[in-house]
Amino acid sequence: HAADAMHTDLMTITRFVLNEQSKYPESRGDFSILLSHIVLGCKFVCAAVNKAGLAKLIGLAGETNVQGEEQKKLDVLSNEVFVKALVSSGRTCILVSEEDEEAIIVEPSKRGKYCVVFDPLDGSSNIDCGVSIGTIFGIYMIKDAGAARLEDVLQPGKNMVAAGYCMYGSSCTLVLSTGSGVNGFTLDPSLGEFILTHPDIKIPKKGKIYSVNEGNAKNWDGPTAKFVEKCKFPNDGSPAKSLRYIGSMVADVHRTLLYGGVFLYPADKKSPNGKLRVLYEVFPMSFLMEQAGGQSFTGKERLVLSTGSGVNGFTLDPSLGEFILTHPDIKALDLVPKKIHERSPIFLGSYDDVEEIKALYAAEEKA
Ligand code: P6P
Repeated sequence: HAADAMHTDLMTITRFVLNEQSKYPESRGDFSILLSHIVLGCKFVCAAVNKAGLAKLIGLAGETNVQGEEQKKLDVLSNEVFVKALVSSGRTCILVSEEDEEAIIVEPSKRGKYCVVFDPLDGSSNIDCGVSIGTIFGIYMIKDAGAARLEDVLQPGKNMVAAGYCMYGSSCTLVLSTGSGVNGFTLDPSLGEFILTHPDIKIPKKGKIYSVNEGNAKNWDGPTAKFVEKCKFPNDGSPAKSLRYIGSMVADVHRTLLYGGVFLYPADKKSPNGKLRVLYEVFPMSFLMEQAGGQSFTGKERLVLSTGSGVNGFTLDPSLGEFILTHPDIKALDLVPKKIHERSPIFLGSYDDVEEIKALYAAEEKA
């Protein structure tokens, strides 16, 4: 009967979030309303992406349709849908989208207390070959909705109240955390509802997979090169890790979350800050990894000491001539962005695997 109960006791994402919100009696349901508009955007993009394969036939996404009108690129279309859905929710005051150079300040009459940072269609270069792509989003509460200021979005990732992604692949899966664990929901097209299919996701403590674009190997710094070398030629008798790299962040991170292992987009000589964007790629994925028991590290923090029980960051205070502990157990989420499209290197995934990378950076720093 358990299966029946599951089948008839449909835990939709809306119901799930309302249950979560009931823990905060003072909440007026604003977050649930905001989330329902994000879900609407995901449903639209899911339908459009699934049709994209037929673009040539029915004239969608970047093709000219039968009337010879140039159709919008799917990522532009997705961005417009998300912006309109978020503004019309009446719960946002600042939006940062990968597609828009400037932050969008919502008109005062429609303002709410949330700021949403998002990439409406990450990995969209993969659409034409049918590889999974996705929407990534992070949500901050801002101090004063009345005075929506840019610095309200330049907050460290640890201040996010929620983060998630929606992957458009063989199924449409929305993975979400509102700060108490990670849950996965799969769209049931016959109901048009996201149903809870992956309750309380926890990433394995250690994995057998590493995920990186090996084509950049010639430009890597020492610690990254050493870590990847160790994955391929372990010196402790353990089996070599498998390489899995899809080249679509949402797909690579989703596999890492469910199977374990580590995803890395390191800095390299050509791009000292790596490629991925802090606000709407690094922070949301790092938030989810920490909530699932994993961790996330940018490699940019100055590490001096690895005591074996976690790596701490110290900064030299020249006036004292002493290293002062500035980043106890440093994390990517501690980063404070200065620009809304700032990039950062990222190493995220299974706790033990990322710990190994941090120790290699610490050793490099000490040397
Ligand atoms: P590379 C896709 O273009 C993207 O932004 C992420 O989704 C993905 O992880 C990364 O870039 C892939 O970059 O340089 O390996 O092709």
